[in-house]
Amino acid sequence: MSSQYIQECVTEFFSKVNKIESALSSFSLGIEGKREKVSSDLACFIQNCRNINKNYIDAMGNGNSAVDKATRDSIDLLQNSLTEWENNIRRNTEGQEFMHRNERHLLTMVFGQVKTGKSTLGNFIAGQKFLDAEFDNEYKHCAHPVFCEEKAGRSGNITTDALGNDWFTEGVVDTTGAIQYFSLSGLRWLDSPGTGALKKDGDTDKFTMEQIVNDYIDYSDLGIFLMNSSEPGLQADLQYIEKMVEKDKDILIVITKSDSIKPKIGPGGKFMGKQLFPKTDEARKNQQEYITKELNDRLKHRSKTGKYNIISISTALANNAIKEQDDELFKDSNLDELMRIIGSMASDDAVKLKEKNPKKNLNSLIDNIVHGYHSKVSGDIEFTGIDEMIASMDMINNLSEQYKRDIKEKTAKITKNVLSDAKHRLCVEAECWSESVNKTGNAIAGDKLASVINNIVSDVLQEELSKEISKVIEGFQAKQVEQLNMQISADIHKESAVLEHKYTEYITVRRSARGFIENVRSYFGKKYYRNKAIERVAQKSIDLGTNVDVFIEKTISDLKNEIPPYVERELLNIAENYFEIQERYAADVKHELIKLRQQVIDSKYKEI
Ligand SMILES: Nc1nc2c(ncn2[C@@H]2O[C@H](COP(=O)(O)OP(=O)(O)OP(=O)(O)O)[C@@H](O)[C@H]2O)c(=O)[nH]1
Ligand SMILES: [Mg+2]
Repeated sequence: MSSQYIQECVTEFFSKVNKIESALSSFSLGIEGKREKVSSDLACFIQNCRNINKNYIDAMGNGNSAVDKATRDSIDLLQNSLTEWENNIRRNTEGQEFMHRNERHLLTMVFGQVKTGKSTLGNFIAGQKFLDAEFDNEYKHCAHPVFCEEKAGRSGNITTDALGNDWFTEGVVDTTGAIQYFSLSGLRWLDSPGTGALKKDGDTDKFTMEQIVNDYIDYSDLGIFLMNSSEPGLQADLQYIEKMVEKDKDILIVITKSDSIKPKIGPGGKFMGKQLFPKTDEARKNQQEYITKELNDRLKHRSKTGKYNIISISTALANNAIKEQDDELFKDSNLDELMRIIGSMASDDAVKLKEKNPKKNLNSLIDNIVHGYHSKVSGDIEFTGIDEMIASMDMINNLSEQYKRDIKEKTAKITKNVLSDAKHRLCVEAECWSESVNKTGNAIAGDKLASVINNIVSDVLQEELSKEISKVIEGFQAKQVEQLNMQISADIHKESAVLEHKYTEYITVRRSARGFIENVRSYFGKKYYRNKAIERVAQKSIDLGTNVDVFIEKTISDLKNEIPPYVERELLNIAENYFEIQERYAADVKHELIKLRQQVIDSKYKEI
């Protein structure tokens, strides 16, 4: 029986935690400025985006097109992300306060599935069994650690023993429902609820155990992840570790309960009851290698490979060893090694870890904000980042550009259809005009005709747009097209022709007397006459109807010139303006996103 070794281990451990205490006695976190800047940049972005959303949502309507759908998706994505980000800011502020309250201690957080022995290990480190030990040790000379609850999801996490000392509550069913801790010199040991714990009656709805653990891991300086040796390397556990590595956390993986109950055989093969034995070195080695391999497989695709140590322990054996003052059993429990690892990880690097952690957290928060957090395991997006939101805004523009191209491709077809329809309607209309002119004999003036023809063309185009553009844009709602403004100078009037008939009219006209006799007779009153032929032209007017044919021909030729640029103009107008609101929305949000991206990237620590 010897407890010499155990005592030395405790002394060494205390020297380490005392070293932490003195190293951190003057430590002060110095990253507030940057964190506040990121928080205020985010808050400003959230406010701006909420305003943008408010301005656009009503104006957007509820169209059916891919652009409308993409815009609605983007608005939803943005709304949800803003809520996610707000929660993050809140958690960060809480985390910041938490880190401040704990800046003089090295925060070591123990986490893992339910019943992996987290609270039992915590009580061991707090000295529960060392206080009862029959041998002298450092725990007996220091003040009993003060146990506190940081954030409780349920009560009953700390138990007071008969001597009035507090300890973490241990149990066979999931026990711990809070972040709770004790401080041993410079070490602050955080015990957490088991991940994957089922909700119990009386648990506060405000946070799930998982959320509590997730929040606090970020703000602890050292993570100790416990796995039960009866089921090491659970997918959920590996996933958790992967997440930690993604957050650039150093972790210590501890395989707990590395023991088994076997019959104890005394001298002469006598059965002496059951006893707890350590698992063989071989079995421990196999488990450690298995986890290492599984983790390496998972992490090989990641940019961050993280740092992790693996050790197998049995707290139960260590407790027995203390009780029985059995140095060898203590060595078998591997708690000596764990105390050494924790002691040296914590003490040698205490200040570095404390400095590094908030910086890593801030960088990791910024990485998440920029790139989002995507769980490679399930493929789910756990956190939407700026990049993804920019892509969603670009999607609106890409779809809108595609529509523009599709609309422009319709130009030739629509022009052809409008021209042919307009021609047809013009002919029908012109017949009526002609009839009326024929009847009344009154001409119809060019400006009057122009106004009707312009109307006809605009109506035809309006119908054509509704028909053809709806094939391109789902649920297309055509706006009133601008009226065509074609000038017509010709009128429609009655036409007639004059027929001429030439004939000779003979008339008798007086003539002067000729010769001597006629002159004498003339002197006595005789009158002389002669016949005269007069060439005459008789005119006769013939009704030729109206000039409608000429009018139609001329107007069609004018329409052929006027319609193509008119259609082109109107289609361009639709292409440029139909999704204008959506495009402006995407541009406004993208502007904010790019600004925020630059701001947060500028706030990142370049070196840690
Ligand atoms: N065999 C063996 N049992 C252990 C060991 N450590 C703890 N246990 C037992 O495992 C059970 C659960 O221990 P806890 O310390 O309460 O486990 P926990 O991880 O805190 O559990 P939750 O708080 O519910 O998540 C208790 O019955 C312990 O006695 C060990 O090293 N070996
Ligand atoms: Mg517990």
